Amino acid sequence: MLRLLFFTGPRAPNYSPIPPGSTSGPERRPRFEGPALMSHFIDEARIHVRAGDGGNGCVAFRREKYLPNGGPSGGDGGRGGSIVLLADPQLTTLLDFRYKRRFQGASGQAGMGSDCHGRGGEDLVIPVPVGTVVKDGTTEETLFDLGAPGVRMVAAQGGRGGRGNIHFKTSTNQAPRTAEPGTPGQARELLLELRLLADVGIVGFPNVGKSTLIAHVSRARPKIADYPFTTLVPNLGVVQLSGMRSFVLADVPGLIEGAHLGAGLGIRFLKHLARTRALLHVVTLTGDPERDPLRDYEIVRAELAAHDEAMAARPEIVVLNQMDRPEVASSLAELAQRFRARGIELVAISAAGGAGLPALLERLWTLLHPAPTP
Ligand SMILES: Nc1nc2c(ncn2[C@@H]2O[C@H](COP(=O)(O)OP(=O)(O)OP(=O)(O)O)[C@@H](O)[C@H]2O)c(=O)[nH]1
Ligand SMILES: [Mg+2]
Repeated sequence: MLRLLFFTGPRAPNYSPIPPGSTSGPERRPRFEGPALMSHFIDEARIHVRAGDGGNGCVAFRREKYLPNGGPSGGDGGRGGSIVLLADPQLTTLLDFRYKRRFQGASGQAGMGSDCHGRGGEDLVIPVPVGTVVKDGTTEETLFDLGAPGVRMVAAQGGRGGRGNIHFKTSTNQAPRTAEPGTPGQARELLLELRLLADVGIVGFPNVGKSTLIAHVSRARPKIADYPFTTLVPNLGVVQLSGMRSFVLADVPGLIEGAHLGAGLGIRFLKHLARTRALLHVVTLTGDPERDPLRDYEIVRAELAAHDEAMAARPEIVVLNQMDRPEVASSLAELAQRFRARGIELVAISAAGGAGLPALLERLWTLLHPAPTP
């Protein structure tokens, strides 16, 4: 089971429109202060890697009894150790890179006399979570996508060992005093960005029941509470269906109008839906007269499209949650009709009670695995 535990980054989300010091306001809690901010889900890191230098070649001559003018015997320097990034399925966050950001590879040993070559420096293998995208720290150009377990990338190439003077003997120069220095290891600044691996992304306004839903259908246990922005970081949950079928759901923090401009928690977590193949869009009735499920739906769609057109174009299922509440159940017919007028079939569920969930999961499965067209 994949399960990510939370946290929020050091950046305080600019959610609250309440002026500092204000004590009033509906359901406001001091959520973004204090040690609760220290979380363990880190999805961006900047690291500096420097591969090992190659060892210098050696200048030496063979000296043995009864063997005058023994000739050159300086061996080659060993190659420098490279820095390798390895996609490790055991990791779920880039947290380690908060504490260690500089990585230095081992240098190659210098060549020695008696034709001995220097030992090569060992490669330094740095494990990163599967789904890490590696970018150049300066140009931000994507270099590599460590999207599958066990995939490796040479992040910095070790230096070459210099040749010793045994390579420089010629017919006219039998005692060369020349050897090459090793070349320096490659140094690079890298930007690591984690994009979680999920099949289906759950989107919607805050407080509509996204986390309740993932908690009901998987073993993910995100915090659930009756106020907006309970979820501050993405959660993954594995949904198990009969016949060994399974898929991964991702619950990301809720979106509000203007999220792409930074409102609420913004859209920084939407990158975790970049690899999803389908979306599960949750709406419900709130007590707020300004809100309406169809309008909420359209606002969230607009935010998705502002972030990434391709993401907005994914196949989608729209659910009306909280059907156990009588006011929701009684407005289903009218809402379904309004959604239908937009070409959307509204699926009724109760994430808390479980009604409609088995059928919903089967629909999601079908969406992920469409029957091949003949
Ligand atoms: N009656 C009822 N309440 C529900 C249902 N689903 C969720 N809730 C309640 O709605 C509130 C919000 O639920 P969450 O699952 O935290 O909502 P969320 O969409 O994850 O919210 P954020 O993390 O803030 O974006 C909680 O008090 C839940 O108990 C449901 O099916 N029926
Ligand atoms: Mg939540």
